[in-house]
Amino acid sequence: MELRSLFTRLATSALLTASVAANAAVITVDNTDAGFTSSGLNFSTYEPGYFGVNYMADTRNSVGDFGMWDPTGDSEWVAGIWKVEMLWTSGPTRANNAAVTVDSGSSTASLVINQLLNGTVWNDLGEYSFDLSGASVMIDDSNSTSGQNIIADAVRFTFVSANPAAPTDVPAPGTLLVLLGAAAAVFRLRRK
Ligand SMILES: [Ca+2]
Ligand SMILES: [Ca+2]
Repeated sequence: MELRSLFTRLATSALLTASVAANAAVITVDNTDAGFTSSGLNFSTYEPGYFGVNYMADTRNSVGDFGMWDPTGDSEWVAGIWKVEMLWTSGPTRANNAAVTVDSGSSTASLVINQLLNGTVWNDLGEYSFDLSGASVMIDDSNSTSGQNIIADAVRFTFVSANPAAPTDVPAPGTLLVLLGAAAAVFRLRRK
C-alpha cells in the first residue's frame, strides 16, 4: 500500500473514533426525574450549586434513608461499560462517609464518599460494566451519624464501550469446517 494512502486511511479511522467518542451517550438522572426513587429524603435549595431545580437531603435523626438513581428507563441505555459521576452540594453537616452502592444488575460495588468535599462538581465514581436491566446507583445513610446529612442530587452516566465478548477456546462450527476443507485439499494435492 502506498504510504500516503495508508496515512489517509489512518486519519479517517482516527476521525471516526473521535466522532464516536464525541457522540457517546450521556444520561443524567436528577432527583426530580422518573428514574429517581427515595425514602426519608426532603427537597432543598438551601445550598447553591445543585443540578436542576433542587436537591434532596436525608433526615438527620433517622436511619434507613436512601436515594436511588436508575438510568435503565432512558432510551439511550444499553448494556456495557459506563462512567459514573455524582454531584452533590457542600455543607457543614454533610456525611464524610456516605455509603454508595453501584448495582450492575448482577453484582454490586460498595463505595464510601465524603460529601463534605467536592460539592457542586461532577465527582468520578469509576467505570462499571452494567447489564441491560437492574442497573442503579444508590446512596444511603447506613454509615452516617445522627448529625450528618446524605445528599442526593444527580448522577451522570457516560457510555464508554460495549462489554468485552466472552473469551472462547472452541472454534465456531464454520471455522472447523473451513479447516477440515483446507486439510482435505492439501491431502488431495499430495496424492497427485
Ligand atoms: Ca437536582
Ligand atoms: Ca438519616
